Amino acid sequence: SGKEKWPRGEEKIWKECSRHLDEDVQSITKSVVNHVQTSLARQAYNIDDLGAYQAAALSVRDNLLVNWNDTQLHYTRKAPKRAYYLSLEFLMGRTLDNALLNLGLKSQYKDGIKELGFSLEDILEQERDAALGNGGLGRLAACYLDSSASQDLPLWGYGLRYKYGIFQQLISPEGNQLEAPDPWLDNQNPWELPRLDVTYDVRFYGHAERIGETGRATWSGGQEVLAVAYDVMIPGCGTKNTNNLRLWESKPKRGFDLNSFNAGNYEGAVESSNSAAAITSVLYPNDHTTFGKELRLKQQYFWTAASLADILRRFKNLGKPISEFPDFVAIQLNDTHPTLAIPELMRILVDEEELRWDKAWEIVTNTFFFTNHTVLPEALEKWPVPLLEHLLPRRVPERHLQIIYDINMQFLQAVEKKFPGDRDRLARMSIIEEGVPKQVRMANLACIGDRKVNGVAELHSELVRTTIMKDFVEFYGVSKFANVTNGITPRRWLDQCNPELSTLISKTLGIDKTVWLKDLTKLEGLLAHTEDKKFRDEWAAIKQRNKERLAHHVQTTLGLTVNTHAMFDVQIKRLHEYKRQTLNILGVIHRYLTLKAMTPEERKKTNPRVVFFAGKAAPAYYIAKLTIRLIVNVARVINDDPDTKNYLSLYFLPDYSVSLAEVLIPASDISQHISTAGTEASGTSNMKFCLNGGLLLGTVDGANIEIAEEVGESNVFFFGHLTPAVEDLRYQHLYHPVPVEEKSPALANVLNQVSAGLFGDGGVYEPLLNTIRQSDYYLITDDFDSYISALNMVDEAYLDKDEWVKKSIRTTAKMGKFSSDRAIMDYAQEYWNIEQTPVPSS
Ligand code: B1N
Repeated sequence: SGKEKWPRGEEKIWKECSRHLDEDVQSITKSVVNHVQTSLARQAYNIDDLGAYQAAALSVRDNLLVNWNDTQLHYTRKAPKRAYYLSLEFLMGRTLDNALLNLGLKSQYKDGIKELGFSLEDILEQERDAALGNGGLGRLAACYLDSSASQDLPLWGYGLRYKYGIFQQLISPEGNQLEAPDPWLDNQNPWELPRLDVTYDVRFYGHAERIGETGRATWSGGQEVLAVAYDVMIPGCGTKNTNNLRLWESKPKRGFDLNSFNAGNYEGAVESSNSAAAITSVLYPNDHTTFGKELRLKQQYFWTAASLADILRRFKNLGKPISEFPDFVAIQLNDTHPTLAIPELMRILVDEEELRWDKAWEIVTNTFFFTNHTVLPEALEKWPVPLLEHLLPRRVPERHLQIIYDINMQFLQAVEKKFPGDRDRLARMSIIEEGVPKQVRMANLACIGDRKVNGVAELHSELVRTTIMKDFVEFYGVSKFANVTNGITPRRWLDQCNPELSTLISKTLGIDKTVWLKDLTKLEGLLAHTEDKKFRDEWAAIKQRNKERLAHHVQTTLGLTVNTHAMFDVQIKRLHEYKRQTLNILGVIHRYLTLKAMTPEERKKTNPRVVFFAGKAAPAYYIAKLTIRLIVNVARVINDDPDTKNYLSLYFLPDYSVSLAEVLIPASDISQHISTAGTEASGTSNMKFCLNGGLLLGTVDGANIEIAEEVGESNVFFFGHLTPAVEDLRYQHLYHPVPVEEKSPALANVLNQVSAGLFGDGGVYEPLLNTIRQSDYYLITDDFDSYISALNMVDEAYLDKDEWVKKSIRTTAKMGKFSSDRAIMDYAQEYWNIEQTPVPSS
């Protein structure tokens, strides 16, 4: 279409009629009412909070679209190198509040909505979370999108548009977790743009046959599925740049099977269309485990094939030779989930672009970058060879498995050359793990096919280099293995969730919030005010109001009254043995028993504490679910005990989500990040709590270490064994076990009380207690006593309220490093080599 004239009509008319950003209250009100009438087909007389939310969201969407269009046009015209973030999870949460803040239109909308008789606060609550993720990995992807737009970086996300996000968690009367579906799209989603014209065919199963001697092939049998694009707008803060998150939906290629239909077999006729739709129907609710399930592999291939085809099409529009692909494209693989992109790009380059193998391999290894998020062995993805063989389309002359074998052969030849005769090394480094069946090790493939590998915190990256990737470091040299410590977006995790604190910070620093929100190291300026009593009082008053806001939430959702004068102690994260929610609940029981043994006078001298838990367990994770049951039942007993309830209470808040985190985090005095040393790669909620002035109780693990380096060890509460001790302790547990009674009498007493039925049928908890009494893989018995003393130190520190507030201010002030803006700029400069590409403001 190069010779056609654009625009088709008068450019002047197109320009004059273009929509511009709404800026004043009047035009906002007008646009909301317009949507009530024309998009929702409702009117002033029959509109409720949900309708008002939808109309406001559609109006904000129009504004976002102005910026989004300008941004996409600008990127196309300037043709900078682009980066793509491939993630199977994007845990976005709600959009409206975030969009209003990033657009700088919140107060105008607040006024406009008020004139129409609604409250902005109330309608914000109508939005359902977009919960297309399990936990930290998915939320990190969401923070990085926010930062990429805010930093004017030409980056797109690619993921799947699951019809059902992470399940809703319910708690049964016995205290068990129950799962219900999350039909988040039922009310329509104003934040996405269906792009029914942007589609790709993705093929599964079947086989190809060579046509004579030509080398070309015909493909037959199998399943053809259509990938349809949905675009989600990602606004930046204080900039016009609005990036794109492209999510794929699977659809049947051709409606239904006409032959079956005509033969009267109506069920058979729609069968294949149902199975096509199934691919993007649900998010897998497991983190840190791989199951080798066919549907999960189908999701991975469907998503990587569609995303690569789309990236390639955009590149081809530039009219550059294919050899320049890595000069215009960088692709970040979020964990090993998108690793099939490596053989898929090889297939395209060799089969379709007809490049020589070596040339294709050079392009591939200059395009991809890989982030590892965990060293837990059960989380390292492996796919059975027979499953891959069955699922992936076989084409002549190349097919994926053959490509993987060829990559592996070339690689192992190089290893053999460097380390002659070292067969064990070859076996460890091979992409293929021998066994029945053989398995493809995705982390090995990702490492071999990538330019750089990174971990997500200093300690974790060091563990990657010295454990799971040790052989690869010896082969490639250490410079391929780097670190980018995770970050969080201060827009959502301070300005949005804690507006009062944000206002106080701007006032105290004397600068506009968009300045410090985009250069978080500016928070250090707060240090100069720690001795200002008035400032400290305001700081403390805001924390108190945030505690009341949380208490109000608990009152309205659970009907329970929370003591807001107590210290708020929070642990919120996925339930997992390595995160040790068990250590926390056993600590609570220990505290309860201690309080019970005191006289009323003694109790009065203690520091009242309210403990909050929230988090989901993978539906098939028995021990994690049992931990939830224990927490819920301990809560019932101790919250009802008249002797102790003023000094200790406990809440398990069901259905943890991004939105719930936004209420919990600003309210915390102390939060717990107590994983066994060396197991939590980074953690990101630790950063969120500290940014909001909550102090940290934790192990020497993940990003806790770097937080302590920034805020100073005197402002965090550390306990427990260190990473180098863990292996020896586990060895001792297996070969020289010491009974719990000897190691920690206090812990033994707690376990016995649970067994004896203090919190209901003790027998129920035996499998959980036995994980501790027996191999105790996560070292609860080794860390229990030092955990209890750390808790006591927290109590002691809290007694000196003034000093506590100073610690709180110092903590917030030193969190600059943990902005996701710093992390994304690090990726942009050190990995992707992309440049800031700001959209001119008019
Ligand atoms: O990724 C976060 C880190 O802050 C956490 O420490 C880390 O535990 C988390 C398989 C995972 N690692 N691995 C996963 C998620 C889903 C899945 O299917 C693994 N999540 C993490 C961000 O770096």
